[in-house]
Amino acid sequence: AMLMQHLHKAFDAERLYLMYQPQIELATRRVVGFEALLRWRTDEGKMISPTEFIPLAEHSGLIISLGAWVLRTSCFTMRQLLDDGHKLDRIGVNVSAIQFRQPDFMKLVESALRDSGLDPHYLELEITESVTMSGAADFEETLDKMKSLGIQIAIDDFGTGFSSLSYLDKLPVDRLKIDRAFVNQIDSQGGPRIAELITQLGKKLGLKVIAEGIETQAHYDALLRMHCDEGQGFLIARPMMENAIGAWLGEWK
Ligand code: G
Ligand code: G
Ligand code: MN
Ligand code: NA
Repeated sequence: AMLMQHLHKAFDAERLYLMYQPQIELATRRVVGFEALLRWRTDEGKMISPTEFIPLAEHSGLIISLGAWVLRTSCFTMRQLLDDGHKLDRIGVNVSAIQFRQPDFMKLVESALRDSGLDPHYLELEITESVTMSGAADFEETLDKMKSLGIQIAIDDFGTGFSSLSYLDKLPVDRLKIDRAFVNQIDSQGGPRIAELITQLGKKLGLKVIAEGIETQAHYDALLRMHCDEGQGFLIARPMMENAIGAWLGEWK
């Protein structure tokens, strides 16, 4: 409860902010986009992970206004990057199941796009498998509507949830994100097995596959060998502030 009060105050005091992590095409090293990642630094300077405060925000309902702010800010940032002349395909925005289930979520997305002037094709929503299981009757309808606008959909943390795979066949998904736990396994005894299976599954279904948590050249090389399309991780770049993106893009090769 204490943490909850701090979270509300933090949002009001703009202690919550976004950082952006580059995503690249592995074969060409071209930067395809950025994932927006929420950060909370307390007054005392302590960093609190979204894995800790997102559940709190969901519980209290704060996720609605917080999520709206994340979506709008990400759209405005992307629009600015494009206006600055950067050639990028998309901005990835994390959306929690509770957020997705809000009756006016679609309206929220539309107004963020309209107000920022961002073409919907540049927006990718990262949803988790739990969204697909949320049981909302109009879930598929919402996804179809998003698709018809041109919005892209990625399944985040793929393979870590407990969902059936049947949704992959019927839902209009564009991309699978290999969870960093599976990328991390690549140099251990288990080898690249799960990452490779997910990549092959994605290919079979005609989906793009992106790996997160690429930390070593060995990860990169192994993923490239298995024909994983894209990746992000500390080897490429840590999440950065918006005002650092231009310089980073200028130096990246
Ligand atoms: O960046 P980091 O590893 O701390 O993120 C931890 C988790 O928090 C990730 O699973 C990520 O999807 C989630 N997360 C980060 N930013 C947001 C956000 O803006 N909204 C939601 N719902 N989740 C986020
Ligand atoms: O939404 P998702 O769960 O995919 O969030 C990705 C999280 O992983 C972010 O919190 C980001 O800061 C973190 N992250 C990004 N790259 C790396 C990496 O190479 N290693 C580790 N350990 N974490 C990473
Ligand atoms: Mn994500
Ligand atoms: Na993830």
